[in-house]
Amino acid sequence: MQPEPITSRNLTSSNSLLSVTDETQVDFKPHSVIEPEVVEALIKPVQDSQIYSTQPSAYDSPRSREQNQKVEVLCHTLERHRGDRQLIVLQDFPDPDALSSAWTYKLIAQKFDIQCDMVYAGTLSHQENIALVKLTSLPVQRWGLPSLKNRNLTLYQGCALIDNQGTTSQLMPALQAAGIPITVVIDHHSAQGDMKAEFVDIRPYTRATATILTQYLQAGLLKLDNNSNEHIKCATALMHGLRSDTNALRQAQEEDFLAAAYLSRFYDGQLLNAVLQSSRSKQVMDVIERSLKNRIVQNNFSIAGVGYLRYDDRDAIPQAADFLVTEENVHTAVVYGIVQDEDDDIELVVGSLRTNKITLDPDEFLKEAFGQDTQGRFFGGGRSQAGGFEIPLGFLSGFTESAEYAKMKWNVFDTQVKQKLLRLINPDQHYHNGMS
Ligand SMILES: [Mn+2]
Repeated sequence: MQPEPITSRNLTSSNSLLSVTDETQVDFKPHSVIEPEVVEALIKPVQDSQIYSTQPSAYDSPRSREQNQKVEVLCHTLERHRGDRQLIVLQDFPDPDALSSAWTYKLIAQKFDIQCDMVYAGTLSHQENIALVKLTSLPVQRWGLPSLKNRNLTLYQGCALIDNQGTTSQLMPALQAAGIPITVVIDHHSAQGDMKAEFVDIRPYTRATATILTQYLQAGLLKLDNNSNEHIKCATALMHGLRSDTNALRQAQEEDFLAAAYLSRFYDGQLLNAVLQSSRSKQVMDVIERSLKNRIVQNNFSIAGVGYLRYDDRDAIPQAADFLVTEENVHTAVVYGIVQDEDDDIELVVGSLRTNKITLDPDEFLKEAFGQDTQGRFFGGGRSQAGGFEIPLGFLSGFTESAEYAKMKWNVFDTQVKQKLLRLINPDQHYHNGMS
């Protein structure tokens, strides 16, 4: 007969969350003999002062008292909502970090008998995101705005915002109007202002929401099981999310590496490879071609306007910027185009910035270049090495049959965007209509 595995639960009467955490750590090698002092060290709470100064054991993550408290509070919050049904709201253009983190939350919530539906209002447009959803059977649904009136929102007692704070989802006003409270917010963007939520875990200094969710797993909120296909796929998705928000780990910090190390026990490397090798659509290739043809390079900046694109191809813009920034003697690329949403008859100038220049702050650069609208909202913003902007065409918005008119309209916006950018790139020169 196998001896009962040594866990901190057997060893201590305390049933604090920390002991749950330690159980996972010890269980990892259930057959090994564990020295009493190791057990002692595992069950001892981590002191704040030790956290970043000492070397944690190989698979241990630096847990601050604050992080432990978050786990405990989340646990209580979910406990209070046992039996509820929740909506997990993703940003309109969900990325791998959002998709994988939301899925993990869904699985954690399930342990508390909370059934979740993961929804987004926009489009999955990056081929890697489409591949991720298809290959892992990731349970996400598109809830376009027009479909909302046919949905029964009274089914939901709360919602969870994962990798966002509600400001990047078109669904929020409708959910708020329906009186659905925000139960949980887990995010790593800077706080976006006042928001009423029952549980909030916002960590602007953490590189990926997937890292936060992995820490919840490590803390014992859900024990991953290597025999569960769903768990393996979710761990693979988290690994992808973590990699994609840390520039393939190049910008990862200690906690991201520790999270990745933990996930490495469960994820499927071949599946991740398949997701990463998904091919680009013809539309994306066409946009990249246009960006190459139209680019102008000045002072190590590469700038390209790519004309009109369909809403579904919007993600081609950051991909073109990713490509242009690889050119010799270019440190920063900006690609933009007019994105047409034919359903809603809306047009926007959408742009992306990518930079390798450490001293260039994309957030500052884009805010300075494009300024803000009449309500004081900036047209653009960013994080390290990447940024984006969206400028509504307003009165000039709307699809037109006349090719000549469309061309004229593009020329006006193209010139205006270039002028704003070149003013910052070549501050000594004066640009009249961006042409000189
Ligand atoms: Mn993220």
